[in-house]
Amino acid sequence: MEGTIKRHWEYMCNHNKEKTKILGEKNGDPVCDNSENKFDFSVMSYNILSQDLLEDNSHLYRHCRQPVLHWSFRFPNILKEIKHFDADVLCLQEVQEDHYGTEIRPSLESLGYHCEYKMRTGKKPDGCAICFKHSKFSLLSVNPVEFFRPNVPLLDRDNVGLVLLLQPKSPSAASPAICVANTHLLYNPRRGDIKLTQLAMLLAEISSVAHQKDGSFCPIVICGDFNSVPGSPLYSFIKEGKLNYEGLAIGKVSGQEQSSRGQRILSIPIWPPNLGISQNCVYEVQQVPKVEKTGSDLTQTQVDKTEVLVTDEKLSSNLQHHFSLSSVYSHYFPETGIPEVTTCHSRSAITVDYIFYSAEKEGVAGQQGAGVALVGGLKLLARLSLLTEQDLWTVNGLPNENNSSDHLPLLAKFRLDL
Ligand code: KL2
Repeated sequence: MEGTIKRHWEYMCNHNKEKTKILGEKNGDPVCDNSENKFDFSVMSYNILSQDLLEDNSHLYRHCRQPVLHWSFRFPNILKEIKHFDADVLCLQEVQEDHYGTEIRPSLESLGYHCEYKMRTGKKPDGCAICFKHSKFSLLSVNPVEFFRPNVPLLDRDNVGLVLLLQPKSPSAASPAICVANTHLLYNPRRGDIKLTQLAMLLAEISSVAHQKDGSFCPIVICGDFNSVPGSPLYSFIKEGKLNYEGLAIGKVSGQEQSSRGQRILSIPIWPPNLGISQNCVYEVQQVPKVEKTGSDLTQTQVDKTEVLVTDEKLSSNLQHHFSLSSVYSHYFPETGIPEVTTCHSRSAITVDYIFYSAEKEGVAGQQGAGVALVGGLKLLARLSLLTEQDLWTVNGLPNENNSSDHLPLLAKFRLDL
């Protein structure tokens, strides 16, 4: 018998205790206050390890006792976990199509979730799902993203993303929509060029979905398995909103492996113009500012400015995006500096899974960098603690008798102040 791992809720709201009162714990769960002028919701990101991939990469699971690897053993555990945490939004990766149709979707529907699914292109039959509680949200739009493009040789991989626009069912004040994105980026540690382009494509879709009439963005949550470690260039790009990739080897982008011997340097630009995505990670057609037609006011100067912008950025090795994103997790334990891990098997124990969100700005104005647009803010109330590699090996690594994926679920509670 293996022991069980202990994860606890960490509360983030020491600031401004008067205003944001967390109502303590009930059964080890933070109690959300959904009274007036706020909307609280929880999000889980979980790579549930598709049975097909488990069997394709069986060398990664030699530390496991055979019976714990069967889907018939794993799925009840995964479902139990999902039921226990009872998140309002689930972002699942490695959801295998046949299991989705026969077991996963029906089970989640009976728990009160509406489920949307995007399968990978190509032969591997898994994909990303976003499921949300009927009781908390209504669905405004479903936007699948395929990273495979037949006309772009670089984009020959079958990864996908899924972006939903959800309307909070708020009892009191009117709420803005919330944009939830989920992805599983390419694994290959040597192909950071593809990973960055896949990320840019996801960000472009999020821009177009989260874009509001007044030019700002609604609140955003981005979940997924990014196959990139904290502090890597890909990770830093998400968090900082910019990346100068000049001279960067393609094998260094994700930080999964140390050696970059014999590896190409990222080309400038990384992806070709015919992808239709700018270096700011927006669809090129959208980049032209919408000029409001008041009679014949469409002046030549405005048109010229746009063209200069487009030409300028094509020459530089700078990527940018328009969101200001924070990570729910901090990736290291504060007292010891030991890394948190989100996945653990015989070959590696690292963080590759994340929940990013557009954070509410606290007071100080003017901190956003140039080019960063106004983004609706979320407050992080709590997160479910992660573990160290050592913690996980005391229960025989992953998957084990109780934890049936090679990833841990990530869980966050957010508040939207209305
Ligand atoms: O890293 V992962 O595990 O976070 O869940 O994402 C990929 C890998 C997943 C989808 O492609 O399958 C795993 N060596 C190790 N793991 C691999 C390999 C490989 N060669 N190929 C795929 N995966």
